[in-house]
Amino acid sequence: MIRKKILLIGDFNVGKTSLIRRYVDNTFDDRYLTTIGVKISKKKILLNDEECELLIWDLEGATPQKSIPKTYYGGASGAILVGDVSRFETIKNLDEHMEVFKQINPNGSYVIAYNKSDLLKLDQIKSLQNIENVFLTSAKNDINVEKMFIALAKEIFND
Ligand code: G3D
Ligand code: MG
Repeated sequence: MIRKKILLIGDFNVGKTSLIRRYVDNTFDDRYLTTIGVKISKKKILLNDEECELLIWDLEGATPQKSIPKTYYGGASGAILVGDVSRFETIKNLDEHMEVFKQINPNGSYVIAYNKSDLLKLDQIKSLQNIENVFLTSAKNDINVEKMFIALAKEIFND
């Protein structure tokens, strides 16, 4: 079976872990890489009738940006860059997160999650809706979460 590593990247508290929980249905892997504070969840998906497995990497807790080890980023096929629509600076910081990811994985695919979209008003949603590669997600209300993971997986596996 083909396995691909994907990363959740973004500031603290934007909802990275919640998005994974929502998508993976509580089938968390027990495996912790405790020395670097990483948790890996597995999710099997069917793409073009083929079974593939996503290995979804998440940093535990509030790991400060500067101390994220290269081993976290290394060998990733894709990333979900997560910002919180209720805190604009977390959206602004996505460029920086993307640069680090692209430096280490120049051919990596990525999608962007503007998470906590349940906190937006309808007119705000409309103004953000059609930005390329951006998914307005809510881990809380289960909006666009699976759709986003699948979109990333398709990009990765169609490469
Ligand atoms: P992180 O892994 O990026 O650090 P978490 O973020 O997944 O731990 O989530 C941080 C906080 O945001 C949590 O609140 C969580 O419940 C909340 N959250 C995550 N996703 C959403 C969402 O889509 N909508 C809303 N409204 N809240 C969300 P607490 O209070 O538990 O710390
Ligand atoms: Mg987390």
